[in-house]
Amino acid sequence: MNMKLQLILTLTLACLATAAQAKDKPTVTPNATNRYTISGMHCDGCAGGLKAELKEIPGVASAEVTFSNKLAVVTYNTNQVTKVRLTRVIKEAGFTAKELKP
Ligand SMILES: [Cu+2]
Repeated sequence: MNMKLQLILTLTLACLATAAQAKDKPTVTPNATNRYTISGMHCDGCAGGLKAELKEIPGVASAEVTFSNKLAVVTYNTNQVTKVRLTRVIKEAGFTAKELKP
């Protein structure tokens, strides 16, 4: 086997391993959705950062944060994560959350 081919194979395997690891994050079946008005965001970067923080929480299935309308929508499983935890993470990220009642 030539070196070039070997290198390509190694890189491919590394990519596959990374993809497999990402999939190892247990899938969450959401049974609740919370909507928040978020204060303190100044740009799309703030929204993206907060979204990433929320998605890190075990038990959160999805998180969408939009800067333009100051809205955060989080779906999660109530057996794995509490409302208090969600608002605490938002607060620790530097923002204020006000829950929107449906
Ligand atoms: Cu910002």
